[in-house]
Amino acid sequence: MTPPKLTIRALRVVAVDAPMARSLGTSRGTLLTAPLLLIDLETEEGVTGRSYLFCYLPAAAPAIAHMLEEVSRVVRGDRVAPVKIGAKLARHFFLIGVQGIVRMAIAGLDIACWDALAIAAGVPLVTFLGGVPTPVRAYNSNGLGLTLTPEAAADEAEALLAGGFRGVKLRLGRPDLKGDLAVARAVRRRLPDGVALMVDFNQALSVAEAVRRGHALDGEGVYWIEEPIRHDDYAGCARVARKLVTPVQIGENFSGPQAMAAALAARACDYVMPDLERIGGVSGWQRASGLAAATGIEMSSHLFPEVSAHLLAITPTCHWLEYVDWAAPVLAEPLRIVDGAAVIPEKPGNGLAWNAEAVARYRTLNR
Ligand code: SMN
Ligand code: MG
Repeated sequence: MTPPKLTIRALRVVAVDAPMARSLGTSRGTLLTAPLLLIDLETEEGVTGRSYLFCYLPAAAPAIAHMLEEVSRVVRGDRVAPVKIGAKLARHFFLIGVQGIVRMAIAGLDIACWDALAIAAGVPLVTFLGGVPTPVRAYNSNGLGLTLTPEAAADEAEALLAGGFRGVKLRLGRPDLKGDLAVARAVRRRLPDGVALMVDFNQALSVAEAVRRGHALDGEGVYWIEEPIRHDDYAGCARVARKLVTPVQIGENFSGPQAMAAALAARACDYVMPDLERIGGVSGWQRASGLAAATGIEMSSHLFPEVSAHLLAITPTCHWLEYVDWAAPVLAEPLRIVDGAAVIPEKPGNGLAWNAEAVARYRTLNR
């Protein structure tokens, strides 16, 4: 096989606001739509690499798209070599720093580069990276928002098991412990044994309150407690993790593998779950999975289930895929879940392709 040699021609970016089948109600606000940027990396050789970014706020989409224009300008004419390109972009953005929306934009290009290379090689991304397309165990992270009553949450949790999921995630961080406990108990009672119940506070608590609520949840059959306190207080996270029986999970806010290394050094958590666009795309993920393997810590994904499935399949300490269906409305072939596991498509690349009709429908006016 000749190694693929590809040259960057342009990045095309389209902003969409995709409707969510179930809204996301967190302790830090509610999302009703998924503001996404759909990225096409065009090469001189005719291969197109794809990725998408999740922008959290609709208002952030134009800002990230603007950063992508700068990224595109810097790498036009370069060979598709993601590690080398990453280093070049880190130098270019040195003064502002590779953080926040800059990091997201760079990750968007990185993911698309790896897709293009795998497509040119004629193999799925997972195969290109040295693995095989095996099913990846997933939990259903749709819905289960903060405003649900205990009864409504239990009903929704049951409905989320369709597709054979053996895990769901409940958002917590109500005004008081009583409210959190009531809903967690109602959901746990309704779920069959062997189905994991993850809970996510989205950084709502102080260290003292996290210990108090965490103790109350110990013994309630909770699989992990996610982001109980501020994401970047690793010493505080470590204090919470040490005191609780239930494992503490963090990682969606790791900005690059360096942040994960610092968290691991501080023993901030029991599990990690990097986010593809914040950890630095496919290149950043590989570095993070190396850290997890060296530390022996189990690693899950955050959002982006389509590409994360490929990456978890090559992650030595692979734990759980977070499944959300937010990009599904604009995908030509949404990720399939069979018997609670994500099915990695056998076709070349990461499997992302757009549904043109849906993209036209949900496209936002400003782009
Ligand atoms: C989450 C919060 C906000 C946006 C996306 C996802 C959540 C999760 O923390 O882990 O799914
Ligand atoms: Mg979370």
